[in-house]
Amino acid sequence: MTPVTPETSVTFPPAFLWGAATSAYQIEGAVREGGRTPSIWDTFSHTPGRTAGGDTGDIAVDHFHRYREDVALMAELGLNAYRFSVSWSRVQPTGRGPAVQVGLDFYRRLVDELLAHGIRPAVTLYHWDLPQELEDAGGWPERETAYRFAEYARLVGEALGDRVDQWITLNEPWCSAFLGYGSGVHAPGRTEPAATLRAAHHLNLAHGLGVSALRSVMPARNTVGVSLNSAVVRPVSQDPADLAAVRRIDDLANGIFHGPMLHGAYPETLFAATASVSDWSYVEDGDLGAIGRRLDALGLNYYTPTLVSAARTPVSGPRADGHGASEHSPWPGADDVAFHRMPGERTEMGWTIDPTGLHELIMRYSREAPGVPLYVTENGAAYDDKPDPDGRVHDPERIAYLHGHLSAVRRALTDGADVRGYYLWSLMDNFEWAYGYAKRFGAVHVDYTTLERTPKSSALWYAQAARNGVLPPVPDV
Ligand code: PNW
Repeated sequence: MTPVTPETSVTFPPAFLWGAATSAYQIEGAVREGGRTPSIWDTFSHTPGRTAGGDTGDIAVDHFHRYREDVALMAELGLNAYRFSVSWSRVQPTGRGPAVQVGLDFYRRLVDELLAHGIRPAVTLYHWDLPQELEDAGGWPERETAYRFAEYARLVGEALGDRVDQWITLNEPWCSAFLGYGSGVHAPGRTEPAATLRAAHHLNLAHGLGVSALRSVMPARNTVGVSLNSAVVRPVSQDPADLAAVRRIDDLANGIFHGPMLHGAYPETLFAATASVSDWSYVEDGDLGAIGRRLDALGLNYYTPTLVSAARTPVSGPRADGHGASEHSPWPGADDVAFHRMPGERTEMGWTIDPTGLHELIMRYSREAPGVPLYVTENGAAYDDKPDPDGRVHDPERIAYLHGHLSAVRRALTDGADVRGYYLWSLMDNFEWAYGYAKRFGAVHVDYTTLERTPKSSALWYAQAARNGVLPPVPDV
């Protein structure tokens, strides 16, 4: 262990939230219990060729049945916050009509268990698992889906608003729209550039209507926010053409959500760049007002920066943007942008490790959303973790990753940013979407045969950080 000197000790405020995050489809399993119907991820994962190894979330890590054990583990690890998502088709199976009580009861029991252990819950309403029936009716490209989401938000808010005080409408709407309807590497697997932009707008609308629906049924003390995978986009050079490429991707990754959510309008440059794909006529009067509701919190999910240049020739086929292998670009109207692999060390996802991106992102949103408390609602790394013969799981690379990124958060605090908490992605190994179980993001190892949970050395390291509010030293790798 490297000794820690006072100059290098990284200390956090006493009220800082030390959390971990998960999502319903990635951990729950029990996909046919209690009246739950298929979501688009059930359909997608059961379609041959869509996920690595044909993996599905049918069992996942069986959290639905093991939530007590999992909460006990969180408590042992000293976490004081936990971010999870609600499965829409578990509480409102067809995406319409009244809530199913057994579905809501599961989340009530989970929340009560968390509160009994002194762990503060943060609920994400939508982490990508749209009820299949709503996709059959057109999915996110249809306006109706936003109205259905607002109704669902109200049902969950009514049921849990008395005991959950932190609410997140959507997780990473960029992924829902651009990977679900653009490149098709995520459910529902459609590859329609025009539908991608329609989906983005209706996700924005869903968010705004969801904020209002939640506030109408919940105590005023509760906070409502959104979690965005805001990109940190960097140019390969200062050439004006490369800077224009940055602008293009920044609009499609960030401006398309932050514009209407934080500034009351879509960027004009976004309309101009996508004019050949979409006329944006589905943006109706009043939509921008509905989307731009005041936020009580903004969640930032960060993994790696994005490096771009102008493409000298139009780009097609797989790109080095880390967004999965598809012949279809997720980026409508950006065929003249090339993506590059960042130099430097990478995680098992091939994502370059760069904590300066997290600092940059936090500082940007402190400026763009002044007065809005920020949370890092996801950050973490996949490694190929295997138990040693003694059963322990050593993951020093993950410790180094966490140390680097938490230090970046600390620097942002010093620079005046109002960051209130950090949620490690993820509490435990789980279903990593199109990558199936092959990529392990957990601080806790899961044996997929026995479903046994074993805290990795990073979990023990993080537990110490959470208990003391100071980052422990990083072991030598
Ligand atoms: C996020 N991309 O996913 C999600 O919120 C989690 O559910 C997921 O497990 C985690 O990050 C790790 O992947 C992303 O291609 C998936 O840019 C893909 C991208 C970004 C985030």
